[in-house]
Amino acid sequence: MTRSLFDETPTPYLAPERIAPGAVLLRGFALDLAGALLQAAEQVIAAAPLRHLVTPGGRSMSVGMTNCGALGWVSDRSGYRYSASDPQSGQPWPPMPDCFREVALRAAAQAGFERFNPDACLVNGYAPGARLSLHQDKDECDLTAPIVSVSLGLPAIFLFGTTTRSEPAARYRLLHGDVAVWGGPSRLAYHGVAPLADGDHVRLGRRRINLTFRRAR
Ligand code: MD6
Ligand code: FE
Repeated sequence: MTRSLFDETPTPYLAPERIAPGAVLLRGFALDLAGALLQAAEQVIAAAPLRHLVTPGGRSMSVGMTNCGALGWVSDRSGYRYSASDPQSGQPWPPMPDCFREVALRAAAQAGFERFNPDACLVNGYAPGARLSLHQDKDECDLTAPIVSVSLGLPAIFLFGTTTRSEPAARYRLLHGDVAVWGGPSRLAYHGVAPLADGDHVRLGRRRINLTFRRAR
């Protein structure tokens, strides 16, 4: 399916678009739940605010991050890991909202991953200019489970490569309501997000929110 670069009208859900073995884009898949997802995301962020984590190398990440679910992904000078509590408050992460779990399970099943049982959801807040350099999600114990990534708000260029860092990454423009799922042979594919272009989303303004679901242990 082709779409104009300048058309930001969310696409109705059509069919999975295979981007690599075990990796699909589900365009518009989360549109019907987007209102509920955003409301729930705002509640998670109110309980556990977005923060700019520090990498082991000492740099502050441009993406604001928080988590919900039993485990949350965190980074500091000592490394990357999953934690059952928010290091900022010492409290458990907010529970994973039902609509989050529902969209993750439905998307995973649509991509061929039945019985996905995520225990961690990373909530990422992007302002214009925020980016995520190419990386692998490899801090999870269970690499048989896929990663499910839900895009909300401003469009982003998602970079998706192979399991070899030096191979070039393809670019996909993800809109509000689009879902990416990668697992199986693509579970350790390098991926990232190009610097977010400024814009004004009808519901989120100058922001993108991304939800990434994983089975961490
Ligand atoms: C995205 N995010 O925002 C994809 N991975 O579209 C990620 O791949 C990601 O935001 C690991 C840790 C944080 C992330
Ligand atoms: Fe990632």
